[in-house]
Amino acid sequence: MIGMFKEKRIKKSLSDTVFGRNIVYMHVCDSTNELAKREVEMPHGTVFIADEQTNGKGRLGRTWESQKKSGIYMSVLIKDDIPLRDISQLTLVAGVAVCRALGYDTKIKWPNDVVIGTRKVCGILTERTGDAVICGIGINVNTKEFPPHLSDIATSLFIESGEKHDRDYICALVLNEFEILYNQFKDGGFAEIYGQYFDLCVTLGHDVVAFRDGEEITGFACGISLEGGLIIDTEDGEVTVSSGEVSVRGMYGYI
Ligand code: BT5
Repeated sequence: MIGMFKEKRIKKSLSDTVFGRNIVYMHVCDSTNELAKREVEMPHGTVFIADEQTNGKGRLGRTWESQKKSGIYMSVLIKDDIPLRDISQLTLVAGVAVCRALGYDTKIKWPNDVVIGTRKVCGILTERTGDAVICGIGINVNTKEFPPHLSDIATSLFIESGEKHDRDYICALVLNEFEILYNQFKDGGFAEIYGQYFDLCVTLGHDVVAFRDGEEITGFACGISLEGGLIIDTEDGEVTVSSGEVSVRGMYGYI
């Protein structure tokens, strides 16, 4: 019953969207991305949401801290023909959608960290399973404090504003924005979103180090390619790295 109630609350604020028309809600699950993989037969646009994840996943085998009822943990099942090479761009599209939905001067640390100031408020993990793509979005909404290892890099809407926010409403706002941008992306490719992404990306103009297969690429983040890669100006010339393969840190801090 509680699940039904939650579903209705989210749907109340949804535009006439495909994303979220079908919602699978659980109090707790291992990871909404894993849940979506198991339920991949569900229709396009199904959204999997949990109040808590026991094994929330980040990129490259990392962990996503998913405290009970304080954040949004959701995954959108996308069953369109997205060319393999374009899948990583979905992460960037979702990042812009989250910024538009949250407001709060949110920006993006390339590729998938939505930040407020220098701290991360949201992370996005896009994965492929068979012909389907799963876009997982984690947002720290009412989190009061983080474990020590995250206290310098993580923030929440509550920490930023001192106010509790309605997670269901924010969920709906994100899905509304994501669907608008996703349709533009599907019709015209990443070029449609490029300008917005560029304006939001705080990595540009900073010295960065990218880690790729144990190799360090150091230089100045000078641009975003039309495919969504980060262009780094190194001593040996420009190198473009793509989001699936690297982790990037600022040389003088997290950004
Ligand atoms: C991400 O990975 O940022 C992707 C996170 C995606 C989470 C969503 S929740 C719904 C769906 N189901 C899942 O299982 N996952 C998705 P990455 O760029 O690798 O960042 C991970 C790093 O962010 C960690 O190593 C920590 O340093 C930091 N981190 C972990 N939990 C955090 C949190 N709650 N808030 C801010 N930073 C966090």
